[in-house]
Amino acid sequence: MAERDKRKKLAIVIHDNPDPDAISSGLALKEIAKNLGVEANILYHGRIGHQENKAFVNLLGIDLGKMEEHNLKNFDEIALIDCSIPGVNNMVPLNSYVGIVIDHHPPGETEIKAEYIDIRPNFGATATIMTKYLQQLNINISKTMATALLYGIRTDTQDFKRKTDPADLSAASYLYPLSNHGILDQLEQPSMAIETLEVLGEAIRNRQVLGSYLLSNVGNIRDRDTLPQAADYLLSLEGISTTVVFGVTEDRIYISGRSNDIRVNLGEIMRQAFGEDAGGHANAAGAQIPLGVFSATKDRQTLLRLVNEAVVKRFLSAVGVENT
Ligand SMILES: [Mn+2]
Repeated sequence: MAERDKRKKLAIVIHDNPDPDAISSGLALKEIAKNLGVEANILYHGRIGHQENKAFVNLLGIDLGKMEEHNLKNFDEIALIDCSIPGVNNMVPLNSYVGIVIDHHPPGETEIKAEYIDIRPNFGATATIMTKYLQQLNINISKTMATALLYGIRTDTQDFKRKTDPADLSAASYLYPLSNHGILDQLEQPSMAIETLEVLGEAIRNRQVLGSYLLSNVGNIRDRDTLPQAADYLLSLEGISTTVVFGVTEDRIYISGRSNDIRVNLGEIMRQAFGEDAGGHANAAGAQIPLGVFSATKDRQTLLRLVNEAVVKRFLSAVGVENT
């Protein structure tokens, strides 16, 4: 036992509510660590939300740990994957010492501190960076690994339609013959949950459009994961480059935004509009606001109306758009 305890342990922390890019990239780093004789755990906080992502983890049998169930003190080193700053979109305590950062999100104002930093903002996916590492280190890429990384690249680039670098394409073409096409087919036809469909319908019906901004209040929700999906979907509407979808659970307002406008840093706007509990990236962000004493109100209609007014007003004033 004592012998084993002396071995180095690596915590691979992927971003909150992880997507296939984060998960597959974590998997790749774990494999690299294994090749170096380092034991590693992939840790995340939040939920594996979209039906596709749940299917992805289940079909590939990927082993992930919850941040809450592990003590970072038991690890010798922390790696941040598909995120870059402790406490930002991950549960690593602020100012923690970080050994490795591998990400493709463009860095913001905050300085990134780590012993080893590899950020390639021009890449469409962290999985592309990880594929290159596996190739360069001559590490055998298993069928599961290839399938996971390929799916990560495809989802993060929306099948090479969004922010795609030639490196993403070459990584994908390398992975394609190695991957399990049956599983990829299954992942492409995820069954959309009825609630997601309802929220989408609600989001389309209740849309409020101001220039290229679209805001939509979907009212009462049970599953907050339906919001980013709706925000994603609405972004494909003609003339819309930023979407904000929000809804209310028993005790909280959840807000989810997406943007493909390069002038917009949605994460910062969300923080400005909704405070410290908000955040994310320039093109994808979220916020939550506790209802506090208002959660007890019996008049749900009035509550929803007030929520709508407040969210719309705060967001528009943060982006500097007049609501007339
Ligand atoms: Mn990513």
